[in-house]
Amino acid sequence: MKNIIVAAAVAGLVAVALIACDHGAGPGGGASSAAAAVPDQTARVDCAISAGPCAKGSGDAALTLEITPRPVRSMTDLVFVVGGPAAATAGAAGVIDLTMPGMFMGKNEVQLRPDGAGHLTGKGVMVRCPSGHLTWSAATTVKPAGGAPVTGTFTFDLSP
Ligand SMILES: [Cu+2]
Repeated sequence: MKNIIVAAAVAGLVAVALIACDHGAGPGGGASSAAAAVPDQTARVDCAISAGPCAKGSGDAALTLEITPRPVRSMTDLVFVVGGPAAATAGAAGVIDLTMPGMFMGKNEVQLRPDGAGHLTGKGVMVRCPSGHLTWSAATTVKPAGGAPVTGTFTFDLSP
């Protein structure tokens, strides 16, 4: 009996996820409050993540993001490596907030820790979108031990 209840609950969650993943509204089609909650709703792909590392910003605000293994696919255990001056500072930490532009796929954060070689690294998975869309944004925040956070958003298509 317990198992039946759990299965029903899981089926309900999946149904909700499928509805949440519907791209029907399209970019800009949502209410203004939704746009505020998803600031990169109209983000364009600016990073060929399956080809190699991507870079953002300059000087002290420079960030690089590399995801392996390549090509980068959904439903795969991935390693995220973030570099740049802020990431290389002693005691730095960071987080990557993974989203699909214009839709809610559930909270998906990758916590970043120093790898001892001047980068921050963490592990994560991007789920397969039932709509077939492959575009994700990685809003990356690096927090140096003694300075202001450095942020950058990388938008890329997963490989099919
Ligand atoms: Cu999706």
